[in-house]
Amino acid sequence: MPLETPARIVSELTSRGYNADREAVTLLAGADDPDAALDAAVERASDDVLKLSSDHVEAVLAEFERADDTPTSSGNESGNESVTETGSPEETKGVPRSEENGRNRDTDGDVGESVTDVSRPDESVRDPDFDARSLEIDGDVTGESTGTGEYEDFVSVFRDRFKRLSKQLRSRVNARPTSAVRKMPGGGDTAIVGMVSDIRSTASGHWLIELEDTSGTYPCLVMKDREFADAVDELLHDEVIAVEGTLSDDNDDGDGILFVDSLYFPDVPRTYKPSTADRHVQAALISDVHVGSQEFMADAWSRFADWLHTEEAEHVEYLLVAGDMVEGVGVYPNQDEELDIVDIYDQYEQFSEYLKEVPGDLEILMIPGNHDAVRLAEPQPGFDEELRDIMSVHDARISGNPSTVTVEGVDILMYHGVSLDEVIAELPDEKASYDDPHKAMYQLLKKRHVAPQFGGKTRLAPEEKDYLVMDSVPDVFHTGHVHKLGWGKYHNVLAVNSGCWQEQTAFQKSVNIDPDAGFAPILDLDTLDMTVRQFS
Ligand code: D5M
Ligand code: FE
Ligand code: ZN
Repeated sequence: MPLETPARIVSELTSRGYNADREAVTLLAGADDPDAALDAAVERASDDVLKLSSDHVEAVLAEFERADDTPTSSGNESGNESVTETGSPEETKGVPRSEENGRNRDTDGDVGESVTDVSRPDESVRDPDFDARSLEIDGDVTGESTGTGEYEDFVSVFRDRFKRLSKQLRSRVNARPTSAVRKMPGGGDTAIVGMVSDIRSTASGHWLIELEDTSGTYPCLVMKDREFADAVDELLHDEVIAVEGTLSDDNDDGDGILFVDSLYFPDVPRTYKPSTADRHVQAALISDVHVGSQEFMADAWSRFADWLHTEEAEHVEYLLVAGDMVEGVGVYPNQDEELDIVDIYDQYEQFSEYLKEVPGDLEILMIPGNHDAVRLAEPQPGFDEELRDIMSVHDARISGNPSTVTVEGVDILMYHGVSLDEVIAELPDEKASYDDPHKAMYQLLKKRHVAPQFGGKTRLAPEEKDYLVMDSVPDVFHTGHVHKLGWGKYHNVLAVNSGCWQEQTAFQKSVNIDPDAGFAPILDLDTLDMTVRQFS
């Protein structure tokens, strides 16, 4: 196989036990005969060297050039064509996605940029400023799990959720506990903060919402003609909201009701001001690689990896992967018929090979998804030691699902996204749909919880605390899972669902999922603008 592309160079080098710095890879990729250059570079490396430097490769290539000048040199037919003279060895699209698809209507991001031809990597590759980098992880359940799966654990996780979300709401309303509300005289005004335990429509088309707090429950009526009745469509069981209203006249008889005048979600303040990085630096936000599936798009992945080696990607210094690294086994019915690799460890080995294709100087962070080999219930801890070992390439960092990663001052909430299926199933199309996955993410931001509804598809692992609450507002919210690309801003928070690297599976076809595969959203950390590049 010809070795023109940086990704192939890297994978060939690693198969021989070597790494190389980015410039060295680019030089090898640009050589007249990359195979011979690679052979020579490896042969001439001293025994104790594991990483080939650009100086070493330059020296090897200089020898080649000298040999080329002699009439006896065999050389290949393209003679001494230079990197810049030759065209792209393999067409790499790297095209920013335009606005045509209408998915990014509400983005402030950098879209519709003219088509750029990413051809062969430029010689002048970047030189990252490692000292300027910073990446800190918060909210990681890995190693902290206390849950034993007992009933008490469910009680504590819900108490914690209620305590933390009600705190966010209490500053906005003057709420009383439901037990105190029951004793109030009829006709008075009050407010309640509670977890939604039931939503019913009445015979006359109004809405009866039962709210639960630590002292009991209370029924609240939203009249269908109220301007906020629309908000009832957005309610999910188990989320925490606040209502203000007037008590029915018979309240102190014991079967009163609250007529709701206002309804509040914990929400993100409209005036939220996200933080940005102090220098021009970018992060690639991806997810759902699904290595091991017959539909994994190896070519698109390699084009992405190659692009990362180009000058155009010189500011991309972070790679964040939001779960589903591999296809896994036994995840859905008849999945084994579409597996390319049947052993889950072999799938991670192969994933690791693909990861080697991206530049070694990238800071990488990965969290698991529902196809990964960790517990399915959320919060999911990061990969165990054995899997970490397999994926240790480029010193990638690993954290639980969800996690908040602060990259050069920008808080990025990473969550795989299983609850999005539920939000999309429960809410009307205009509020959340597979075509606009970011709108489903807006709902999670509004509820300040990554998986509000318990008991459906989203499995919850009971812990002492609820890792799924958003205590602070993230600057960027990054999810995957639904295999659809979509992004936009909600109260200045950028929500990005990053698509996938797996073509439509037979199973997805049967359930009408049409994936957006082979795209890489690239985030400017200094402006929070986004560009999406297509590699499929
Ligand atoms: O999920 C990819 C998408 O496919 C996501 O939106 C869920 C959907 N999916 C996955 N399994 C099922 C089943 N069993 N029924 C319905 N929809 C499903 P991924 O996690 O990559 O498989
Ligand atoms: Fe997935
Ligand atoms: Zn998934």
